[in-house]
Amino acid sequence: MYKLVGENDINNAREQVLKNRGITEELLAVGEEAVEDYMNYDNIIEGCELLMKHIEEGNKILVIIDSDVDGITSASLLTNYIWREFPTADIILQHHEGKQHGLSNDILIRDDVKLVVIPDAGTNDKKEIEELYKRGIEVLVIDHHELEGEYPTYGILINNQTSPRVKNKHLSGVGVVYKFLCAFADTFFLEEPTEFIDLVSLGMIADAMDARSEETRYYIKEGLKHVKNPFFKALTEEKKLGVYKPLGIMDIGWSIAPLINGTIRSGTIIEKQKLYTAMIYQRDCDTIAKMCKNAKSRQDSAVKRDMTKIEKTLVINEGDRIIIASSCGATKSKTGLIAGKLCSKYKLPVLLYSSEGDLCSGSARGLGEIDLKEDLNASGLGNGVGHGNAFGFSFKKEDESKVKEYFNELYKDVEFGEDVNLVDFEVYPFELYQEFVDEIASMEGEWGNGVDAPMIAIKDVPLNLTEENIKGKLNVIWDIYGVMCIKRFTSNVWKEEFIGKKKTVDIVARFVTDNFTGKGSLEIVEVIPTK
Ligand SMILES: [Mn+2]
Repeated sequence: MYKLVGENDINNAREQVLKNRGITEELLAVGEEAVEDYMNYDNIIEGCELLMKHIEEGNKILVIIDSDVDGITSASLLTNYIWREFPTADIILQHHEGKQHGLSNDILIRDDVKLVVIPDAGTNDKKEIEELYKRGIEVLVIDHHELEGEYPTYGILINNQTSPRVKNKHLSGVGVVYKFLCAFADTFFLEEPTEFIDLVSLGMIADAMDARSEETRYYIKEGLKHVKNPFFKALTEEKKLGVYKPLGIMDIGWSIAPLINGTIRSGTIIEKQKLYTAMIYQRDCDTIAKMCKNAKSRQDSAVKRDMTKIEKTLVINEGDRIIIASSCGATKSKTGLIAGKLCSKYKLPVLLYSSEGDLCSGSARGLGEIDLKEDLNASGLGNGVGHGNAFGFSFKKEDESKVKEYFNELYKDVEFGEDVNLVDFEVYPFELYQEFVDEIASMEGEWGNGVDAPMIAIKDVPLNLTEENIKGKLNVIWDIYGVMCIKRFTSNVWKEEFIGKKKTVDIVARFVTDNFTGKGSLEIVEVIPTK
């Protein structure tokens, strides 16, 4: 299914694509002028002075690593900058056991630590910070998460969300750390942190920051132009990115960030430690990049296995407007991922649980316009914590059928709908020409969060594919009026349906630049038989 947005102005294709996204040429060409004054950040100079005091006194400084890409890039940026300027600074690092954040109780802070720095977390750790001060330990929080309770009374909080003067709310943890280091450099006449801008780019893309925000886009693009961190480099080499064409925003979001997150979520403790070693101490980067690739593919196959197991137990009755299912022993770190997959496959909200005693708890995913978490909490039957359509929940085992009935009734008339691909152009095959495809494909690196990649629908395409069109095992390549079209990862079912059969179809595709020819080509997203 697809839907045309905008005026389908193929003669002014580039303008049409920008207009459909509500963006301008100026945003794509954004430069240093977009950088916001760090003085807009509350407490920033106090933070710089606090850190400097502890460096000068030779105190032990603990940096807590938050467990995601934004968190480890934040920690890497901060420590590598300090070590570059003060090679003997006594910094130790600590990471979490699981998915905890900030000053959770798995973080044990030794008495000889004098300063704790928490990048990308800690905003809501008011009580824990207070306890550290009672032990004579100071705390510096550099974060981007919303303040949920009261403003902390102890420690120094530097956060774009809690600073009313800060305009750019779309900087993630690593972005705020970068701001902090710019202020730190200026305050003490040190060198700028520019060398580490690649980490800012990586962390912000992985944390899905809005690529329509000018400053955010500027940092992201600067970083992609200057990948220097040896581990980041090794990861791109492992995925063969940035070789044939410049690194794009989506390359990081789709290929690099998942390698790191996969290792954090499903890797062994040793693998996780190695990941931190590579990202922070920059040792054994090539080997560890390979290790991450393995950890990720192990995670992928485990998820596949768990999915199959769960799907065997699924019963979806007519009138069911939600899937409530047991996770069948899938590890807790994967239930969110699996719930998401079930949700997009069956187009229904999903509560995936494991039960312990009389309590069911797990991961929930919603879709469309609903706020699944709010609806669950309003039911009085269960408890959800997190984002509206991606959160953790619990309910009593005995209430399972009541929860189901409640949602079946509540969502009775809700249209969760099919996946509709929004296309920028809708053409007949003879209207297609290479220069047009080249023009749009050349913008490939610009698309990211908030600015989706452009798509096209080609109507009534006579399809006549033979075995000849199968290239390698999984790709099918053909030509429409001289434009190369490629369908990647074709299943046997797909091949059976289309190879050797004469069909007329509508094709929905994305614009990409072909690695080998450098020409614009179309990557097929959907093939819809019409006759
Ligand atoms: Mn973050």
